[in-house]
Amino acid sequence: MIPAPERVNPNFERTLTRTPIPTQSGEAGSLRGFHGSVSAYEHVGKRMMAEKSNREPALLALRRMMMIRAFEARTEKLINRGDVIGVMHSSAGQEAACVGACMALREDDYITGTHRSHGHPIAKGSRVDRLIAELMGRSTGVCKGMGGSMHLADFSVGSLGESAIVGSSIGIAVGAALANRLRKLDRVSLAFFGDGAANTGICHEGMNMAAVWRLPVVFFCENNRYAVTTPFAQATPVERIAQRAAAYGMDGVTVDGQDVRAVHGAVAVAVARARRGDGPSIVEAMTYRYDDHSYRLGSLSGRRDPDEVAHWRDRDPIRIEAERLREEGLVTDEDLAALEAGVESELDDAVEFGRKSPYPTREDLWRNMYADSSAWETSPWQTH
Ligand SMILES: Cc1ncc(C[n+]2csc(CCOP(=O)(O)OP(=O)(O)O)c2C)c(N)n1
Ligand SMILES: [Mg+2]
Repeated sequence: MIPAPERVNPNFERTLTRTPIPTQSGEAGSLRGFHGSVSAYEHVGKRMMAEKSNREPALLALRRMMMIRAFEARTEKLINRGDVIGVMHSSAGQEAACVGACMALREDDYITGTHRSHGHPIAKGSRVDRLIAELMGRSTGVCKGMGGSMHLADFSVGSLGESAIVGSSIGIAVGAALANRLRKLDRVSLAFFGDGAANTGICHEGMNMAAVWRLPVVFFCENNRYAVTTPFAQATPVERIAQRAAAYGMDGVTVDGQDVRAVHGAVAVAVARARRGDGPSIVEAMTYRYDDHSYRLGSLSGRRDPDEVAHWRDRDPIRIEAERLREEGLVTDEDLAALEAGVESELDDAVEFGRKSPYPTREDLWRNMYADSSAWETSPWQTH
């Protein structure tokens, strides 16, 4: 039987759907078909990340969450100074979801992201200087300066890319899983997507195909309760995205997305299942973004209930994990201050690296493209 560990957040438990989806295998102790059981997954995450012998992964998880928060704060400054052109979508508040998920993956496993995706490659181990350089449009960036904030891809860590087309990268994750199957590799693909993306056609197609072929995919929904300004309940008739797993004949679970260990545990179970050939699953992390839909574009301020925002800020994922590590005697205040200072100094170096790096050349525009470069000479878009 699955042991019942103590609840990390009793309030969150109350918000979960209690109806279990009928199990498919019926095995005692199996997690198949379970829905809404936060605790079982928390248990796995706790065991894997909090034992004293596992101090290093727990600290790494905390540092990566801190890095994501600081990375986006720094990017806002770079936008304000004109060093980064365009908009950016902050994931502040959601760090535990992406770090918990990525840390349950192997280095050679694949992830695909969304438009809100600085955190995903950082969580997977991407070099921060190459990500900052990318945002600054420099040729040393992960996409040689031609992707930018919404199109980061870093194959060196298995990050296959992000897209501004909501839902589209779900299809890429399923395709990558199929490629893994055909190449007889035991890699797993994890698709990050939002609650809004869950209602796109490609999400249905991807889940259905992955389930029919039992592909090694984890569909990881970061349910931050809004799609731009649309509240989740106004666009989605079911209470939880994970409930839909039953319709695809796969497993689904909803976890507390503010708890990096709960997320890690749930994804570790789903990854193990995918890797041993038992097919895809949905893991849904209930989370929240603190900021507007995007920096300098859309605003949600004034539309969200201030109490709701305050409630979620009170459940800050970085603080939750830092306090827990302190209580467990795994870190001191000095350790935490050193982690923060280390993150800031890495970002200083990254910005310096970006500033010193060259911009792509005009010829670079034609590299890695299936296009006839002579077309440029007659293009009406050519201005100089
Ligand atoms: C196919 C498509 N439809 C609509 C949009 C406009 N759009 C950009 S972000 C977004 C909301 C996505 O919400 P969600 O998937 O929950 O992600 P979140 O922004 O909450 O991280 C929408 C509708 C788009 N970019 N692509
Ligand atoms: Mg959303």
